[in-house]
Amino acid sequence: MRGGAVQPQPSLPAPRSCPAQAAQPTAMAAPLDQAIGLLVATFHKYSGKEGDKNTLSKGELKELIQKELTIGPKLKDAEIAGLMDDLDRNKDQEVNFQEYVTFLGALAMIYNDALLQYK
Ligand SMILES: [Ca+2]
Ligand SMILES: [Ca+2]
Repeated sequence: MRGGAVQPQPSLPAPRSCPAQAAQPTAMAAPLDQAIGLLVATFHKYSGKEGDKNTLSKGELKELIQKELTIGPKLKDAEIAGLMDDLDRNKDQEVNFQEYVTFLGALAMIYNDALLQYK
């Protein structure tokens, strides 16, 4: 994300032979597609800020948690550090996409538990 310039790509005719096109979130995407696209976009919004563009450093993860999750601002630094430690399965001090997805899966479980409690 250099320069910060957002490049809108209006109504480009999608080449049918490009399978990557199907994986890209578009305005036409169904709700779950959009949600998944947002999960992916959120990762990259923070992962590209410093160091490796495709992994979250501790600082990047902390910012993501604090800005993108309701619970974020309520967490203490030590709790975020503990969470980071849990998420970093391969202990390289970075959260890669796979580790991030594991985190989202855990969050989904928590949300599901909360939903069931209200039924
Ligand atoms: Ca990074
Ligand atoms: Ca890691």
